Amino acid sequence: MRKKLVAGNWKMHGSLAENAALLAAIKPALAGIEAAVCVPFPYLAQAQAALAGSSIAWGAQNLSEQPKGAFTGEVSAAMLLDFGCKYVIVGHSERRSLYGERDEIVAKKYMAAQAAGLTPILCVGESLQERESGVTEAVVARQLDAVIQAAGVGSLGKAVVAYEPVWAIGTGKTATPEQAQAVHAFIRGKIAALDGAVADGLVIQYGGSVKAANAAELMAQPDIDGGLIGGASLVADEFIAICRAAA
Ligand code: G2H
Repeated sequence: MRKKLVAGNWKMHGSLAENAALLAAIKPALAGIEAAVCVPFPYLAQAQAALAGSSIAWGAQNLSEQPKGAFTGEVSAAMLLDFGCKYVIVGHSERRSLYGERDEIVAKKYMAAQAAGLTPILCVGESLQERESGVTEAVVARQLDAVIQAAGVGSLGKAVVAYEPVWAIGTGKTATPEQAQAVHAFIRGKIAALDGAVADGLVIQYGGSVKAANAAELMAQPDIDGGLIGGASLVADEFIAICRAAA
């Protein structure tokens, strides 16, 4: 049986004071429930100090594909490990669309994370235009294939995949549970054709305007194994309720 995993993606939100309040609220409420928060780089030390020893892991939202060197402004996988990170989000649609991250660079970041011992949360998903032109599966397959070709299907045994339809991100529009389940089943089936055991064990999160009010029906779908939560992860009561719905 796969264990569900809910991860918060704080994006570029928070402050020392706001984070302290949020972390202090979620830590006791989620005692014993495995969850994660992916925080902005400057707050990794704060997350580490607040969450060490709890059931909530922490991680980052991006990393460099390079191990070290003259790459001004970049942050390496080893640096994330220095702050106790377990997870790092790779290939979020905001990185793909706003910062030009193509499949090839996403695959390199995914491999850099795994080489250091981090678990990448690999984001895939189609735009509204792609959905409307009927190429959702082709887009998701292409995004997965970039990683499978670079790192091998076995690498997915040490990764999490997050399906995030771009049209549902931060828009308040959520894919229906059936729409989400259909793509999750496609992803698992595609991987199962290559390696059944990896497909069975793979945690596939859903992301895109998940909130407490819609979490339970999404989490009830057979191939939805948790969520990657943006806006609602900044509100303690919402995040707690979503994590509990998945537990
Ligand atoms: C999708 C999601 C978190 P939100 O980007 O990765 O954000 O829940 O705000 O749609």
